[in-house]
Amino acid sequence: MDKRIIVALDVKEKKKAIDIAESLSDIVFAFKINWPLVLYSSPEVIGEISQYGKVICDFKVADIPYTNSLITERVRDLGAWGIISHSFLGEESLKSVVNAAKGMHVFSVVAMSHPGSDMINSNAMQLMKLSIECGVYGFVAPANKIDDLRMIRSATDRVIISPGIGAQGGDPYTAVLNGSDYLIVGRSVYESDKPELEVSKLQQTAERAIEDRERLKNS
Ligand code: FNU
Repeated sequence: MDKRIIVALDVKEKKKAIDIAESLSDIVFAFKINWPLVLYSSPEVIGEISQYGKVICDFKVADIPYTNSLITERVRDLGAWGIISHSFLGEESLKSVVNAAKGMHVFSVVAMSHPGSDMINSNAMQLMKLSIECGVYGFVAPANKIDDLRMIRSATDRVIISPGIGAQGGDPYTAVLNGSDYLIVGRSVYESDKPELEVSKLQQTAERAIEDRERLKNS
């Protein structure tokens, strides 16, 4: 069975991030790096974590096309496998990310998991249409807002990666059953005494949900 868990390394100490990455390298789909780790260490952490698996840079790129291109090129050169971009800036901005990615996988944010995300989530369908036209590889959609997730799943066959599990209240089984392909999990893994056990449990839950999802589809 494919690996289904993406671990968010939102820790301040680079050593802690590297230790976690090393211990989980065989059991996760990817690692997600966000601004905190880069700002507390250095951009080179992207390449260092890449030695232990795929790295998705969650930089939620949201600027004019030229600036977006510069950010994306640098992230690619540092060794990332994927990058997360906002889509609400419009076609030119998102296309500049896709064009500069040159093979790196671009995920578009079309709905978010936090309280107050209704402003973006209520525009998810429009953002998806635009993102598909721009040629994104996949989407970020919330694991803890199941109605939004279901709607997004019903509009695409592309990959959906979902934050919002555990610390933000989302249930891993429900999220995968309703269309998420990979679960993004931060605090419940890196704050755990046993990160490997935590990831293994989440992986088993995701596998069970995928099986049930396939069964429902075929019934
Ligand atoms: P954890 N994240 C999120 N919600 O939480 N990229 C979104 O809608 C989104 C994200 C990120 O809560 C968040 O920044 F688009 O500790 C963090 O890095 O499990 C991670 O997903 C969730 O972390």
